[in-house]
Amino acid sequence: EYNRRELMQSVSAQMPEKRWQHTLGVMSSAAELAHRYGGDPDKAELAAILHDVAKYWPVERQRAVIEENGLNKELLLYDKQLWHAEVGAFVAEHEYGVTDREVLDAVRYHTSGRQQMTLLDRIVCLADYIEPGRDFPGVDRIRELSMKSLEEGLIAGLDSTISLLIAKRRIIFPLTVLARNDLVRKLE
Ligand code: DGI
Ligand code: FE
Ligand code: FE
Ligand code: FE
Repeated sequence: EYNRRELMQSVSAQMPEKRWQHTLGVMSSAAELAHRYGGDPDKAELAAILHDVAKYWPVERQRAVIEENGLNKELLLYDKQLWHAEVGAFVAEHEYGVTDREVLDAVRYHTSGRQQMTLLDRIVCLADYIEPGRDFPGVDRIRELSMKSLEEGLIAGLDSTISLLIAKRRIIFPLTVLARNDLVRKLE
């Protein structure tokens, strides 16, 4: 059993310092969004701590975790950058003993998004875009939208990812499009 301090210690040891600083930023942004939008700040922080735990694992180890544990193999047909989210949720459950389904799902879907994203899914995915250390074209507009609407902020974030993937002629994981469409439809 890990307490919060031990968990942070163990997760930070699995990534470079810069990625840990990003994780701390996601924790603070996720807690802030939870306060603003009526989410659970404690769950938001826990998901934030764990969301990128597997990001720097060798990709072949990530692939093995997915193949050997009955996880979503469809991911293996898409960008490797998507894998760490699924692996992270598995590690959160089986290595760190997290049992809260909402927290595990927020980790699992923090990169791709999904249809009918829960409040916690939205908070963690958006916090990942807007944490203070992020600096990409358009991030300030996403931050501004995030103050007014969780959904508007998240749509802008997903749109920026989809646009970037298209600009680079990369394959888009269908769940990302479904997540984006679902949020847009709900605002219509
Ligand atoms: O792990 P982080 O860098 O903090 O952020 P992330 O987990 O949201 O995203 C990892 C990367 O995955 C992001 O730079 C874009 C890339 N990616 C590749 N294919 C897809 C994708 N992201 C989404 N949402 N959908 C894709 O199909
Ligand atoms: Fe990530
Ligand atoms: Fe994300
Ligand atoms: Fe992240």
